[in-house]
Amino acid sequence: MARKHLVLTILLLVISLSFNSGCGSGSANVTPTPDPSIVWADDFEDGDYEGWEEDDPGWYVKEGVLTSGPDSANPIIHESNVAAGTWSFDLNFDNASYYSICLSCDQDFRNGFGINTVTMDNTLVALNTITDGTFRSPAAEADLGKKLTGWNHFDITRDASGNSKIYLDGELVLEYKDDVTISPQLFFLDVEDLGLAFDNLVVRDQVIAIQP
Ligand SMILES: [Ca+2]
Ligand SMILES: [Ca+2]
Repeated sequence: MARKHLVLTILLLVISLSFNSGCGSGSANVTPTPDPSIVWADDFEDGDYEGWEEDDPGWYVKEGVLTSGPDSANPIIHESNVAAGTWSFDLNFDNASYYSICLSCDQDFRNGFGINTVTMDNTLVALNTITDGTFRSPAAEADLGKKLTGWNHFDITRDASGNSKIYLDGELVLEYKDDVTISPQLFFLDVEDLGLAFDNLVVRDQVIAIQP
């Protein structure tokens, strides 16, 4: 009986050890729960920009990054039905003077809101609106007091009342309230130079808390 008990104890110990180690490796591989507020996103890691449209060629994907050029710079558009929520993305400023982004525009670009950046001595970040075809650029503007270089992360939030906030690397740089009513259809990106780069776009239909 004692021998049988010992065998049973060893067997239970072996089962227990393998169960624990199995749980350990399993918990390291848990797939994160998808964020239900994300409406669409693109990180270009698959090497293409399928889903984006351009009238004239002006973009290509290089090492998982949407890049302007190689021969010309032109606007690029993606369908997007979000007018209130959070837009997050990275812009590269090594070759940058000008990015213009309509975060939410209607089909004919008669109503919308977006941002642009201009790099001169300093980098300016502006919030723009289009109301019944009338363009306000800038509707509000912030001089960052420094020239941006390399990759910088932007988050822009806009609530249903038209209150918007622009965050650069998690820090609030501009706030504005517009009264534009948008029937959201399009996300629009334009640049004036070659070699400008855009990545890690996430579009949410909820205003999220932005962390530094
Ligand atoms: Ca793709
Ligand atoms: Ca990427």
